[in-house]
Amino acid sequence: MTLLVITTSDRGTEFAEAARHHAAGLDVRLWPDVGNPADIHAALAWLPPKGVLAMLPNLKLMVSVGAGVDHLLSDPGLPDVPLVRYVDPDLTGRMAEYVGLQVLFHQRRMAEFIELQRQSRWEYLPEPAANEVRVGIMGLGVMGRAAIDVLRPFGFQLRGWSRTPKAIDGVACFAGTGDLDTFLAETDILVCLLPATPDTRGLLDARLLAGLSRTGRSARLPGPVLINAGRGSLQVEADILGALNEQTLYAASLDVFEVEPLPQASPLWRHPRVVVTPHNAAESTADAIARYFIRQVRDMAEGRPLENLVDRSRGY
Ligand code: NDP
Ligand code: OXD
Repeated sequence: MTLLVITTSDRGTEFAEAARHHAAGLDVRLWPDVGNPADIHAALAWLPPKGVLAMLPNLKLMVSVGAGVDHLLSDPGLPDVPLVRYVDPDLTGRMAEYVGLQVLFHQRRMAEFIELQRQSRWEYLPEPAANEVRVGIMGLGVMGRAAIDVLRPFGFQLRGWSRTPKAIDGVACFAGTGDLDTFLAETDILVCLLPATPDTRGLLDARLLAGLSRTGRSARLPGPVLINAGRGSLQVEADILGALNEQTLYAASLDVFEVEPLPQASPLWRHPRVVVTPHNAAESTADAIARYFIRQVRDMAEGRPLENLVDRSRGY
């Protein structure tokens, strides 16, 4: 069994070394040193160049380094072999930390307090209690549920939105485009943990932002907040900046962008109420990723069912 690590990111060597460590006895190669393409049976991929996977005639399994698989499904030549996405407590725990951090940051108006500190100003700002704030989670999959679990103990009023209906204890659940406006109208802090699919492209636009918390807005939060750690293709950055400047939106935390790395010229870098992070909301270790990859390879080789298979017709 021969394995290939394929990435255009700078983590390739790290992934390949970790895979060799966990794959005792297996040959692990790092693209572009593929050798004979016919040798390769399974690939671990993150942002692979388009067309490379199609050149492996005996490929039986593709494993995505990310929970999101848009970086693979956008390849028109992607081979028709099982595609497994990455689901691991190391990744999920990190996303829960990110969401908890960003929600509390904005609920406690920290962007304004940091600005006041810069100006050496000792001033109080009215802050809502967590139980006065409605947090709406878009995406109730692995990441969305971890976000709910981390926010619940603080007492936030929780809402969730997904494609298909859900029942989650203590969470008002909404589903499909028919419920979207009602979900938004009852949301003060919107957390987007959706995958990039043809249906979600450009969803976070001016129309959506204008629909946030129209009813019963929390008196102490100056306006709604957007947190996006899903994918950049969901957000229309010009609309987000417009909403911030018109104060339809109070603040935002963005981990993902239309173009990554975020171009230097983007005003998002410098906006006083925007938190920018470099797509690291949940950056898993090479060790955890490699362990997961080798487990999938062994499951395939020994005829066990594969976990976390991607449904290509849904796009996630
Ligand atoms: P899952 O597949 O477990 O969950 C996806 C959720 O999105 C599901 O609840 C699904 O609904 C919902 N969904 C999909 N399409 C739609 C739609 N059109 N309308 C409404 N809801 C929809 O994925 P994960 O939770 O594991 O990950 C989600 C995304 O988070 C990844 O695809 C990736 O883009 C992003 N991510 C980002 C990271 C970062 O570092 N920034 C790290 C990890 C993930 P249903 O339940 O009905 O199927
Ligand atoms: C992922 C990511 O999809 O890191 O896991 O963005």
